[in-house]
Amino acid sequence: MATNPGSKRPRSTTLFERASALFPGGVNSPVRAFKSVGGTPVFIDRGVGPFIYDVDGNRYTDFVGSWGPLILGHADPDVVAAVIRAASLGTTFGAPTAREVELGELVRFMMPSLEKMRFVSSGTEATMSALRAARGFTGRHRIIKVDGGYHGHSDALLAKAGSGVVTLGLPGSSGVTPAAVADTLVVPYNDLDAMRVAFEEHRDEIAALIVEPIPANMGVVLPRPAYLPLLRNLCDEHGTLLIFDEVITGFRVARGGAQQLYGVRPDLTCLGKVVGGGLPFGIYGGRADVMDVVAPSGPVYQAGTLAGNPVAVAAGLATLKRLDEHAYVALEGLSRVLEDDLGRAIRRSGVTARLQRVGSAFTLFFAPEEVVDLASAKQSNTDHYAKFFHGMLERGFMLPPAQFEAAFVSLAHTLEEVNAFTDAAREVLTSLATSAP
Ligand code: KE4
Repeated sequence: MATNPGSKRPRSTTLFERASALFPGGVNSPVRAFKSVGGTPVFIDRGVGPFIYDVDGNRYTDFVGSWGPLILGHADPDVVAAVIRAASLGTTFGAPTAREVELGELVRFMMPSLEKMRFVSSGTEATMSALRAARGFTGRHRIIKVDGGYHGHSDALLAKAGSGVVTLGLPGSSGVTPAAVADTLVVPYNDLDAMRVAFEEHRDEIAALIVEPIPANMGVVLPRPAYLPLLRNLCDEHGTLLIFDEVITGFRVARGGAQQLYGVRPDLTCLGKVVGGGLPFGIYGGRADVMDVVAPSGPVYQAGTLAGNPVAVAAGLATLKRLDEHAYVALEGLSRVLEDDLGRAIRRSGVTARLQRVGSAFTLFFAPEEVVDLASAKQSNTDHYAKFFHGMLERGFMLPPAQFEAAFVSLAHTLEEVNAFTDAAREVLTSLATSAP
């Protein structure tokens, strides 16, 4: 039974008109604007558990989870209570607090490669700072990123591939100068030979290789079995620092993130989203000898007024404390039911689509073949994705408003929501199959 049959969203429409006079594209982050799926963005009034309610009172079962932070679901009582308690004692001091130590020790226990770390206020700050630390530690300039990897919006990381397999980056955004990406090498994901060539051509010039160990920003893509170990070996061979951007995968795909799942220890890790429990927060950290180059213990400068903010730290602590092994068994069980049932619905519909999943992160690609890198991701039929997105939206399910993103199951979802999701997906896929190609 659809929750919002033919629902209208007049208040969202009015608010979007007002927002468009205030914010570029009417939003405060581009992907929220529905540009790649069309239509007017839905303005959200509140969330609870697996649900969000828009300003017109429509309810949606949410599989975006604010792009990853909400592994416990919306307005989790433990998190809200911790935030209220922390805020009532003062929202920020610009001075060290005991809670930061408690969260740092818990993060290090869950992800032991973070021997030392620095708290920041976003994933972008985490990756930008990690790269500066790597360049400061090695004295080298070049960095490698993979084509289609997204690490936030700092200039050096907004580089796109040139024409060729291993290329020096081109500006991936206007406003990013060629000089800003002149030291950024861009290589396809999952391409072992291309990565070998990159190292052969730039041997001891490379300060760091930064990678989403499981990419989620081209949609969820699984690493080939030998890929992550190869990155580790190449970095060891050439004195390059391996940086895992686990802003999405950290505490999401396993308690110790992708590095635990695949048994590959990076030199530095970037975290965000889950670790902030829904508040602005990020972490970069790793080998103590590397992190000791960061000011004030070393010459690499990095700072932040609200770094380690006590309210965000409280939300992060309340979240991580709930993530015991049982939590991941529950997430895996529910996500596997979704994968199996959605897979059956896709096969029965005859629509060209496939679900790719790691843990509770998944993407429904309307692609003909397995998506292993950006080039194969781009084979997706984004029109079909847009139709699927809106068909599900009208039935009361919120998916990412873009094909090349990850959707998430939370601990607030139950079998009831997952079954309703796949029932609705079956309807929409069938209508897709019968509508014009
Ligand atoms: P933030 O600066 O948005 O906190 O984190 C940047 C970032 C870094 N690394 C990875 C792997 C990320 O996925 C992100 C941000 N993710 C996007 C969604 N794919 C956030 C949503 C948005 O940009 O509005």
